[in-house]
Amino acid sequence: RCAVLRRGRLVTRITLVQGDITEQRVDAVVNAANSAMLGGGGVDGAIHRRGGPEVLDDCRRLRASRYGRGLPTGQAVATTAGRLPARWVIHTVGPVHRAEVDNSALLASCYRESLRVADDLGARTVAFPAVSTGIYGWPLEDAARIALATVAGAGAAVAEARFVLFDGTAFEAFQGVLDGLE
Ligand code: AR6
Repeated sequence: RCAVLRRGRLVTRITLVQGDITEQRVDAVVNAANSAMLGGGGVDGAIHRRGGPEVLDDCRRLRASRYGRGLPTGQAVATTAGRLPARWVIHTVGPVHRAEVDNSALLASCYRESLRVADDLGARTVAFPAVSTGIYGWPLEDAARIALATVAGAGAAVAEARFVLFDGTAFEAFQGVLDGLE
């Protein structure tokens, strides 16, 4: 399934697909990582499994050089994509959802920073997962609003930002919000 947002002044075309992010033929895939950058479950586990040891090696090098204390929440950094069809993995760390604190600026920052890294790399197509909506517990519809509004307003040079939603519920949540933007 696929949905597209077209707006004249938009540089970046936003598309939605239902599927597995590790199968996307794009320049860069965004990983919903954690600060340690050494793998985990969900998207992170799938990317490291399919990307292979080169991805982890690059992550370890980054931990040893720039991110001794881990990649901070809301920031993004690129590594090789190893055996994935993509060229780069852009790792970002989403905030854990908490009822008592508003972390939405950090979630928006994940998308903005990932696009900035993608632009620096010269990536034309970027696939995003629904950051923070799995293990980190963010409600889908709210996460979709933050993700889509941030990417639509980022003014990035990337030609296509593709949201890859794992299941029908996530796809429909994003589609509902996207329809509201059109
Ligand atoms: N392709 C696309 N989407 C997926 C895939 C996939 N292969 N697998 C899961 N999803 P999550 P988070 C969806 O948990 O909430 C890890 O352990 C999933 O249904 O991957 O940011 C990290 O190491 C959900 O909608 O990321 C961190 O510790 C969305 O992707 C922590 O989880 C994000 O779910 C990050 O948690």
